[in-house]
Amino acid sequence: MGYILNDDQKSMVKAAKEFVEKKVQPVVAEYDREGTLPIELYQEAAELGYTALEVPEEYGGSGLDYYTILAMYEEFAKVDAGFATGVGAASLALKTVLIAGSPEQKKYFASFVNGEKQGLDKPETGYQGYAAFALTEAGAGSDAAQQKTVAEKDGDDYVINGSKCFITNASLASVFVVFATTDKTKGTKGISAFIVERDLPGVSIGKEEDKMGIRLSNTAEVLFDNVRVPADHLVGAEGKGFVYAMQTLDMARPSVASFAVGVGQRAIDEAVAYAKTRKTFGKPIIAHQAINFKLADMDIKVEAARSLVINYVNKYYEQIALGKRNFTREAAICKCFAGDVAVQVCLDAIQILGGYGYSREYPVEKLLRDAKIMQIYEGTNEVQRMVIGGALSR
Ligand code: COS
Repeated sequence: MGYILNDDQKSMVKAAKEFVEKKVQPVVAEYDREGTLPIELYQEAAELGYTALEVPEEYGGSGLDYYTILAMYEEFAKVDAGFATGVGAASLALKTVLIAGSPEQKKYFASFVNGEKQGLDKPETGYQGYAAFALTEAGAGSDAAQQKTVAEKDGDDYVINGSKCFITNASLASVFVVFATTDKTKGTKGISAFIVERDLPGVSIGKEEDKMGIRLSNTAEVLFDNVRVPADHLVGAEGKGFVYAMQTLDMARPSVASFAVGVGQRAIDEAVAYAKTRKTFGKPIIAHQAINFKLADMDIKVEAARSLVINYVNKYYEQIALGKRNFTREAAICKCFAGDVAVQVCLDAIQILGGYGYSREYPVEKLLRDAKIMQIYEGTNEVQRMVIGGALSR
């Protein structure tokens, strides 16, 4: 493992690993097959504080550093990338509020994810610990500026109308950060961010996606029909929502990279275990150079991807200490590289397992299905290359 952690940090990572291995691992295959949500496991993860990892201590969270958090996300994803996505995404919307919200908003929003708010345990209210980041729309995916959801000022309130799709945790979330256009004439400078509670009149959950992979995570539409929020639910300044969304993604893409590293590492672990026991031509296949070198290349790639996640965290802390946020490039690099690596390494693992790799009886075909999303969500890898190439062009 490339992370250099002290004993406290190591024990947090170990506890996370033990939780998912004990509780989630035994039911992964079943939930993957059924495509239903392990609500109780999500609730247990929230009770254990795993949805509040990124909440600062002053707002009732763990106050953990990003080295530890990303190492924990890697452990979650080694067991199941869908579960890692659901637990990790609880912090996604929170990031926007931590970046741009007032102290009152930070405290209020954190209360949904740190277990303070009671009575959040049913679909109509959402679940304690869970929040969702509602940016994507049917016509605003990679081109996130094309927001059709609108928020109109009406007295002391804003009234929100529109719909969002592919929203991770939509059906679990007790609170959302919603991006909406407050001034159609201003393009990216006419987009604003709002805190929207799940139980407000007019908020509903639409179609749930039946996905190829990460099937233990929830992805659904969220619909807003004349949803009235008080003006104090506007996060930061009106018209700055697009920048806040981009700044949020700069902090969120490394989480996806750590999920991808977890999936890639699991693929290596499965392939090595198989290659040590499977024999052809009188010896274990790991002793054949064709297989041995393939495993070596897989190991190089995953270790490099992990190092890029750590490189991001180094850059993040350097910049925050300087009062700057110049880590967009590092976030895009680790997400893009790790996502591509996860897919390649899973394909290689399937090749090593041969017919068994292609069979649902073995876990590697699922790893490939889970890995594929890493090249798509939190910004496609084409968007990451736009971001990295853009940084080089300036
Ligand atoms: N941090 C701060 N500000 C940023 C920024 C960042 N990372 N990225 C862009 N901005 C600012 C720009 O500086 C620009 O401000 P000015 O007009 O004052 O110069 C403004 O935002 C618009 O930027 P840009 O012109 O680059 O925006 P584009 O519409 O070209 O979009 C991409 C840029 C493609 C990078 C953006 O739409 C994107 O990330 N798309 C993918 C969305 C995504 O990841 N979705 C995943 C689902 S959400 S989990």
